[in-house]
Order: sequence, then structure tokens, then C-alpha cells
Amino acid sequence: MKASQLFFPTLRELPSEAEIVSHQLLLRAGYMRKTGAGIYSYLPLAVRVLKKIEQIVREEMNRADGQEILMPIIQPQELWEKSGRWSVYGDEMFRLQDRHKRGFALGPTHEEIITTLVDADVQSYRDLPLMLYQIQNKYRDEIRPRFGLMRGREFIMKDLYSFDLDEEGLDVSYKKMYAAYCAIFHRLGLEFRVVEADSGAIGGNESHEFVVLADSGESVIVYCDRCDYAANVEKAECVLPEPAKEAPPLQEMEKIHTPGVKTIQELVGFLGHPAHEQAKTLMYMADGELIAVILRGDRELNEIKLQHALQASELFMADEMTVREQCGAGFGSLGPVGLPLKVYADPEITRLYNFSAGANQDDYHLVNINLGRDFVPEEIIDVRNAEAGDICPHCGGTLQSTRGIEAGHIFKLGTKYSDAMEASYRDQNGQDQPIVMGCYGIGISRTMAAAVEQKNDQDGIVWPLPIAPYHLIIVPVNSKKEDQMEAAERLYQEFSARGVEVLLDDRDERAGVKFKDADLIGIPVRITIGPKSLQENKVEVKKRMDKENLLLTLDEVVDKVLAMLNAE
Ligand code: 9G3
Repeated sequence: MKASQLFFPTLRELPSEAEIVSHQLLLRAGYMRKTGAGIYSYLPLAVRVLKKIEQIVREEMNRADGQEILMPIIQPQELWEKSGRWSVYGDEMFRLQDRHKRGFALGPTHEEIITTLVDADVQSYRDLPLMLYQIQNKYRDEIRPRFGLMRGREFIMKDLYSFDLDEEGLDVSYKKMYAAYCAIFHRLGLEFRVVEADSGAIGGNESHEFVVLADSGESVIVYCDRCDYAANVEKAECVLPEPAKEAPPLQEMEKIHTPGVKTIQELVGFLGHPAHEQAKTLMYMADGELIAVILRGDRELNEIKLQHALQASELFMADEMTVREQCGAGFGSLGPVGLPLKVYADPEITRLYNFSAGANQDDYHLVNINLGRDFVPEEIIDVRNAEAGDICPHCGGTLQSTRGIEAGHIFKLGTKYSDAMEASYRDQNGQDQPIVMGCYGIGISRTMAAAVEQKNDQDGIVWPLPIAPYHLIIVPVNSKKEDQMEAAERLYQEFSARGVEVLLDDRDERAGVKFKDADLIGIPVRITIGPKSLQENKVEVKKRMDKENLLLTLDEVVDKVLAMLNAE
């Protein structure tokens, strides 16, 4: 491809709405443009990257016995009513009607469609196992579409669904997909971690996330420094350490006037007690009932754990009006003592002595609170996010923490959907049995953004070779000079003939502009053809991340660069 023909409108200015580096770079480097909130048009460079990611995914899905299909984006309301999910997803679903006022959704995922499809045509145990997948646009009306492709309202997903006779079969399918996903992220050239995850609202009992490591990522994960345990902080079980010392003498509880003190940090300043010697009190509505949760002042509450522990189908933070009505104080002055509600306590609270918390009276706090003496929790439940320094629940090692982007997610579904959609098969004894399902997703467009998020520097994108839009860019320093263009053309032809994807920057631009663009769009290898070296029949070869040039003769450069590319 000649750069003069390629549509890659690069921008000098930093796009103001782009909050994260992948969003900024994909816009600046001319990979995409915003068409609407959370809706993007992909330009030629992005399409090349997306197709490469898709192709790697496709090859590994096929290798694992997946068969590619294509289901409709437009999904009939009845199918979602049958699964019970038409009413679950509310405004997150794009809904529409046809001319007869029949309801439809733009597909946010395809469990309903595929389960119906398989139910209609799978009769016997002989038809199973079966794995079907597609690569397609998905639609979710996010409240706040952000971070470019990370949280778009339209995005590209690979979704595979497995259908097995029983749990044992599901286990085999799940392991195959787990291995295929590892192969995919490895081939993409990305640093990733597989972590235990919560299967959340989707139901089922085993789930793993494939997290592409990046400091800006939204997923926080912990991993053990001793064994191979890794989980996201929402899922990771928190282990209570052995008590370090004997319980200190209990002090008399005391109420203290703390005017204007609302936050844990303010209380730290006021009382001089560190955050881990205080309790914070959070108020939730769990299936319509106001409840209190207390945990150490320096910890983060995990709503997913809380929802699980309470077995609540609806859980959200209470509003201050409701809280004030029932507790007699507002946020910032709440505590577990004397609350006329169920109080749930994190296990770490059992290790606190003489701690402080709100007094349930505005501008007052209690000090020297002790569990058992001053309040009795309804239940002790693990509700905090895991953190670096925690104890590994598998081996007792120490957990480390890092951040990343969830790019893949696999779930064991069991029979949730096959029961609801009545998808069954006839077993060897002529008995009807529900099909046992799994589902496995990779965000294709999100993976492209995650790759940029992980691989970039101050000059632009640094694509791993397997997903780079072009392997090589040839830059004649002055496109008006015939000898430079001639050498460039010759190399362009030779590389192309040997299967290298080459971009030839034949634009009438200053060399500096061409170099900047080559770095910005992230091409892994650059060949520069300048007047001085060309006199000696030589060209300069530079890898995107290297500082040093390599001077090679026109005769040797093709073989040497091919070897270089093959070694990547
Ligand atoms: C919806 C809406 C949003 C959703 C869902 C349904 C997330 C929904 C979970 C999944 C699970 C798996 C197949 C590929 C792998 C992941 N957000 N989920 O079911 F109606 Cl509006 O999509 N699906």
C-alpha cells in the first residue's frame, strides 16, 4: 500500500474527549472516528488490525472444534421473555419495534438465540457435544459510554457457546476453551493473566477472566507470589490472618464531638487513629430492606460479594433521606452501635479492639467500640475487595496486585438457559435431559484498544507484529528524488512478493513528518532510504522500539529484515 493512497487522517492535536491513551492514539493515528456517543467508525488501519485479531481468534476456535455461524443482530422479544431476561436488563437493552409493533432488541449477547436454535435441531445425545461461535457486533446502551472502544455501545465480540450432555462434558469444553484463550492472547503478543472471576448475574458456577495487563485498566487483580492463584479483587476470597497478639484490655466507650468530620480521613486527622483502627459504615437497600455493612476504614466494599452473601436479587446504596429517617443521622456520622437495623460485619472487624465509628448522631463519633460488647452483628460476611499484601487463599503466600483490561471471559452456565428455553436432548435410555451449556466471549474491538493501552510510548502505538496493520514501512526521505523512490519501489516489490505487508510512504512530506507518522501509527519496522547511505547502496533499518539504526545494503536488506520479522 502507498501511504499517498491510504486513508489515515492523523491529528496533530490531542482529541479533548479522549481520557485514556488508547482512545487518544486510535483517534490521533487515524484508526477511527467517533460517529456518536460510544459508536465509532473504523478506518482502514483499524480494519486491518481487527481482521488480524479476528483471524487469530477464528483459527483457535476452529482448532478447538468450534464451528462458525452468524446469528441475527435483531432479536425477537419473545425469546428474551422466555428466558425471563426481557425485564431484567432495562435501559441497557436497545429496544425497537417493527411496523406491526412487535418488539425486538439489538443483540447485547446471544444466549437466547442460540439456545433456541440448538433446541430446535439437536434431538439426541448423538448430536452432542457441540460448539458454535460467531464474530459480530453487539449492542449495549451503556449509561456512560467512555474510554473509546473500552466501553462502547456498539462493539465487536466473538461469542462461543458450548452444548454438552452433562457437567463432565462441560468440564471438557470449558478446559478446551480455557486453553484456546491462552493460545489466543499469547499469539496476539499481549501480556495477560487468567484470573478466577465471579460469574455474576449470568448464573453458573465457574468463570475466568482473561485480563490484558495495563496500568490504566479498570480490572484490579491479585495474584500469588508463590502459587498460580490469581483472581480479580471482586472474586478473591479474603483470608483472616491469625491474631497477632492477645486482645488488649477493653476501654470504656466514649462519645466525642467531631464537628464537620465526615470522612475516614477527616477522622484520622481529628482523632489521630489510623484508618485501619476505625470502622466505616455503609448503608444499602437489599431487596427493599435498609441494612448496614461495616468494614475496616481502610478497606473497599465489594458489592458483588455483599449481594452474594445476602442472596439479594436487588442491591443498591441507600439514599441519605432514607438513612436519616431510620438512623437519625446522615452519612459520615453512622456507626454500628445502637442501629435499629441488621448490621453485617466484615471478618476483619472481629480483630478490631477499641475502634472508632460514627455515633448515629450528626457531628459525633464513638471511640473504644468493641464487637460483642457494644453491638452484635447479624452476621460476619466477607465483603471487602482483596488487596496486595493479603494472604493467598490457596497456599498462604502473599498476594500482589496489578491492573488490566478484561478482554475475555468464560463461564460455565449449567442448565440455566436450557431449562428456561427448554433445550433438551434424548439420552441413551430415551429420557429427556437438559443440555449443559457454557459461554465464552472475547471483545475483539476492546482487545484492539487493550493492545494499544499496553503497547505504546510517547511517540505513539507500538503494535505487536501479529496484529500490526503493516509489518514494515519504507520511508524515502525525499519522495521527489528519483533514486530514492526507485530503491523504495524495488524493496516494496520484493517484500510484497515475499509476503511482507508493506506500507510505502511516497507522500511529498518532510522526512520528520513521515517518521512521526510511522511511529504514531506503530509500524514494527521502518526502512529509511536517505541520500547519504544510498550513495553506498545502503538503507537504514530500525525497529519501532529501538534507538539504533542498522545500516544494510540493498542486496541483503530483504533477507535480513525477513529474518528479523520471523524472529518476532
Ligand atoms: C443483556 C445486556 C447486557 C448484558 C447481558 C445481557 C452482560 C449479558 C453477560 C454476557 C455473558 C456472555 C456470551 C459471550 C460471553 C459472555 N451484559 N451479559 O448477558 F441483555 Cl443489555 O454477555 N455472553
